[in-house]
Amino acid sequence: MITALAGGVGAARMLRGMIEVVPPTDITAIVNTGDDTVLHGLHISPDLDTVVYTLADAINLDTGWGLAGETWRVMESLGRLGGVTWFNLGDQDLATHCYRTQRLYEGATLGMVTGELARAWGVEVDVVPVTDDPLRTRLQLVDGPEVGFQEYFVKMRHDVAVSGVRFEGAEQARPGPGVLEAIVRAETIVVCPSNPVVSIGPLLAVPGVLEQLQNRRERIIGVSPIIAGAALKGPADRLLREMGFESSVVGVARWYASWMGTLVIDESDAPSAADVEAEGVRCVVVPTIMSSVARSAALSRTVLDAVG
Ligand code: FO1
Repeated sequence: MITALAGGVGAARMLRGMIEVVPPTDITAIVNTGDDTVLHGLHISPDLDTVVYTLADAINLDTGWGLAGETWRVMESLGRLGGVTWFNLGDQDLATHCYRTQRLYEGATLGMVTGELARAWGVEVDVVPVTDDPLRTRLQLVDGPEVGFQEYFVKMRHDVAVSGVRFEGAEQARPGPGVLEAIVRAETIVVCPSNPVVSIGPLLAVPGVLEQLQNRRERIIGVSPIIAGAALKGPADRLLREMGFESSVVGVARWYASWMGTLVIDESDAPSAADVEAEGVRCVVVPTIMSSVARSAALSRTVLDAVG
């Protein structure tokens, strides 16, 4: 059994490749919910949806989020009404948020609803929210107030300086059913190439998760989301610097060193392999850019072989 720690787009691409090399029913993906938000009264779980849509081959490949072939009639109408339109919800995608919100209102947990949505899309990977309890990533701006994750990421296009990150609700949050078991039982734990600060950070903030990961250090292998000093997508490079870490594979190794045994870095970072190992993290150098399902499958194969 393989357990993956997952955020959004990078994780979804990695998992899509992984199901080419491992039976999907052998994989549990523990997914970030710190990006969740409520808009138009609807509960939106972007990372859960990105993982499910990608595994179902329904994702919009251009953006990495939302559904392929989407239409935007509801957003156009909302715009005419003067409603909130900075967060783009496609007409088909809205059905997911309506369904989730209704089921939560009826008393289902986020984990139950995620299972129902995954089954509806024919996804056989066990996609599990890290917690069923409220968990919200919030960022303190240098020149402004504290804002919610989507306000920072989408409305402000993550083009603002941040002095701190916190995970609201984390202290009271309980790991979702099966989360700790998936960490304890996994042969291999793969940390997907997700943002270490705001995608993997919320998972570690849920009490019990980090402690269990520390017990499994030798079976944990991560893929660096930083390549040649920069994130392929999103603000991982900038946030690492703002949290006082180098924006490099060495910075990623240092961020994860207390609980990650092995880090996979891109071939373009090969000269830094010795510096990664100096952080006490074994280093594997391979091509990591997932420009196709085949490349993502090859990366998964390497990652799984690297820890035996
Ligand atoms: N990202 C954007 O950059 N702009 C959007 O308008 C946007 C809408 C959106 C709607 C549903 C969804 O599941 C994801 C969406 N995303 C959008 C992506 C989302 O903000 C990010 O993928 C994550 O939260 C970061 O992992």
